[in-house]
Amino acid sequence: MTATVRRTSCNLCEAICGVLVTVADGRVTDIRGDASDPLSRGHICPKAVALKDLQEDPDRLTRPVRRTADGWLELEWDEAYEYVVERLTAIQREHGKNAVGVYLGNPNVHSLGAMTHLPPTVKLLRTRNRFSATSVDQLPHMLACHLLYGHQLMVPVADIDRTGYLLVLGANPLASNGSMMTAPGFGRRLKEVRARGGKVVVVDPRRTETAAVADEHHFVRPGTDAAFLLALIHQVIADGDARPARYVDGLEAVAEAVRDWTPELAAEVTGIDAETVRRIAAEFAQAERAACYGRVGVSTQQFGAVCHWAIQVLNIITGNLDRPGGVMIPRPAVDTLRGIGKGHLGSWRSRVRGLPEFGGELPAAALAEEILTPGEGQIRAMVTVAGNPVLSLPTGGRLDEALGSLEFMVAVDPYINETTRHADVILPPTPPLERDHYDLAFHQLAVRNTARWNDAVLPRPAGSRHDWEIFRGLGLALLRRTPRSRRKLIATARLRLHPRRIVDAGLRVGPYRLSVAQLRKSAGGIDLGPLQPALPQALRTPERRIDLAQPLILADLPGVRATLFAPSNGDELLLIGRRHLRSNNSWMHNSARLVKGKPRHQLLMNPADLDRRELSDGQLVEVTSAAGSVVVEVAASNDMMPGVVSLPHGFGHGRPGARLSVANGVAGPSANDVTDAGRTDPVAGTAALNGVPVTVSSAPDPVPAAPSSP
Ligand SMILES: Nc1nc2c(c(=O)[nH]1)N[C@H]1C(S)=C(S)[C@@H](COP(=O)(O)OP(=O)(O)OC[C@H]3O[C@@H](n4cnc5c(=O)[nH]c(N)nc54)[C@H](O)[C@@H]3O)O[C@H]1N2
Ligand SMILES: Nc1nc2c(c(=O)[nH]1)N[C@H]1C(S)=C(S)[C@@H](COP(=O)(O)OP(=O)(O)OC[C@H]3O[C@@H](n4cnc5c(=O)[nH]c(N)nc54)[C@H](O)[C@@H]3O)O[C@H]1N2
Ligand code: SF4
Ligand SMILES: [Mo]
Repeated sequence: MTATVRRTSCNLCEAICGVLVTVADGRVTDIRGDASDPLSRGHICPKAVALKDLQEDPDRLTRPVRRTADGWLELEWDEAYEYVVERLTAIQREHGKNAVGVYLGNPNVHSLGAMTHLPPTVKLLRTRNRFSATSVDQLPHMLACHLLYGHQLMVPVADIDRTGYLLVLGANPLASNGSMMTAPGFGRRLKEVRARGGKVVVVDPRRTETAAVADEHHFVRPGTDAAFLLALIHQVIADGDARPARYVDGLEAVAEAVRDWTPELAAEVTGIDAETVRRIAAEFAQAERAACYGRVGVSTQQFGAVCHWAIQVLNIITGNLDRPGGVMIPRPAVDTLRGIGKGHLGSWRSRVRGLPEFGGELPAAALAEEILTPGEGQIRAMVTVAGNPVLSLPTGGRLDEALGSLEFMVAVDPYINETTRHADVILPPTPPLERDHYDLAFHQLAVRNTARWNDAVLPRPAGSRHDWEIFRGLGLALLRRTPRSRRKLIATARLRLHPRRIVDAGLRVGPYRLSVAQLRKSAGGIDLGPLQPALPQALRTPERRIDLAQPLILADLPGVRATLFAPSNGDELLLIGRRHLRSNNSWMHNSARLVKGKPRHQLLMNPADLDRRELSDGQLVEVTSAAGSVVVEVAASNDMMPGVVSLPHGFGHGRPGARLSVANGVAGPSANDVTDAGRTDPVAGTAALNGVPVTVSSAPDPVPAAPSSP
């Protein structure tokens, strides 16, 4: 047996850790961290080893399949492309272009082939009914950056390796490994901040794993961070500590807008006392280098757009934008911003509820109603790519029903799961270890400029297809049905380009003039150094200036106040989400190695809230919102803020027809059967998955025992 060690990176999450994979006789025998990777420095988490499980999973499809009365039948690839495109175009001919809807899920940003070949193919469908996980995730970050810096992806990241003060809101990087901030080994990096004498402050309704290693943790009432942040801005200005760079306008208008948002006012709704707000404002403004970072908890909530604008404003007015140890704009070896538009909001609206598009996509919270509501423009066919919206979108049960009502559905996905079981055709791509990789997305968000190219670790089996080849196959089949034109020629040539050629060209014209050949020669990747100041030259705003006083945001502030100060029902609790290190959204539950051990799906609740309802730890409870209810075991936890309960998303397996031998046995309901698609951010349209008002009571009838873990 000859074993060889191959270098690659794990692309299951945004940390893009370098890994060393040992292969013997064509099989993976070991996976460990690659200490020569200048970004991840040897860090990995337990999910990296699950790359092997993914590779060897007998449930993973390798050939296209078509659903028939006699079950799933295999198809040839070319036959599958033709059949899919024939059905989609027939539906569009009859009902218009918008009759085909598209939903793009999270793993697309983790795959080179999807980054290079999915957008041009989706474009060929010419539908306005495009949706993605963005609007249940980072949309508010992108909107804030579009408004302030002139590009949706010009996202300043916290310069964690040099900062002296890190203020974290609604993020739990010790479980998630960081997001919109590629910082592998986040835990070690946090320790280094403290070892340098710096301070880490966490604001979260749950005392999380991250809060546990911070200097300070403050409970905040879910959905009220906007008040906390506005009060911080108010206080910084009141203290005379606002000193934005010379290319920043609009401070006076902001001062006016936050005049009433005193720490005392904010304290009434946030639960964080005024003295603490004043102290944090002073510490943040006076720290030599400080960074405020907010993530899912302050994105997928009702005022996500205001929160992310306010986070940027706080960093800007304290002089921390574009300074080492503050927040800085990465300069990756391939300039991702070049290939992606600067963003736009509200150029069209969803048909049924009138929610605004952002960057060409409609809010995913509107997807189910766009399928279920009859009339002109109704979605009658769906294309899902690397998404499991039945488990990941709010009011997922309604979407489950909606997908079942379609005339046609195609999924590009390796699994027959809760979503793809509704598809007529499934086109499965090769798994990560069989693909080349260069990270076009996450070098743009990384705390250090580095670059690495990975050749596929394993050869792919005959008859399989990479995702980019699938998009090429579908795209060319669509193009064959369009008349000859210059545009058609360009689109055809573009789809025929190999992803490696695209990356190579991007590297060559990029800021460091690199090439794939050069990257291939460097073991764990090339270190391009710490983040560098880039402003105002890099700004994409018309005058290369930043206008803090964004009318869209300022106009929302009275609404924030009205909503936050509206009386609430006394029995109500607020539901929030959580993530676990050994779990990955909805789709890694088919790895026995990851799901083994204690169950992780329970509703966490403060013991005082249990007592008040005469509930006991471990019993089954019913969690009910305006949108639906689920039954789940409750677990008492002093880490929960009183009045708040937490349920992770991505569970809810075991639905008929899903072919997931391990995941189907994993207990726990889908949190998104209680989240409410009707709750969206009034500015951005992002789903308010956190802060959902719910009641919790003893489960009414004994329910059959939930399936136990294998
Ligand atoms: N309540 C609640 N809901 C949430 C969240 C929350 O915090 N709370 N978080 C939201 C967030 S941040 C996100 S990103 C979304 C995620 O939502 P989605 O992107 O819709 O869901 P995932 O669970 O990531 O599902 C990934 C799908 O891609 C498939 N897949 C895996 N690898 C590949 C691949 O290489 N190629 C292809 N083509 N398919 C692949 C998997 O089989 C699975 O079907 O969920 C959101 N939903
Ligand atoms: N292990 C693992 N890693 C992952 C994922 C995974 O599923 N598992 N998913 C990946 C994806 S797609 C993403 S987007 C990232 C997400 O990365 P993170 O945002 O770091 O992940 P979460 O653990 O969801 O952290 C959100 C935090 O917000 C808190 N929160 C909820 N509501 C509020 C609120 O109103 N205010 C405040 N201040 N806090 C609130 C929650 O208690 C939680 O601690 O993680 C990525 N990494
Ligand atoms: S943190 Fe874990 S899942 Fe994320 S890239 Fe690193 S090894 Fe993979
Ligand atoms: Mo996400």
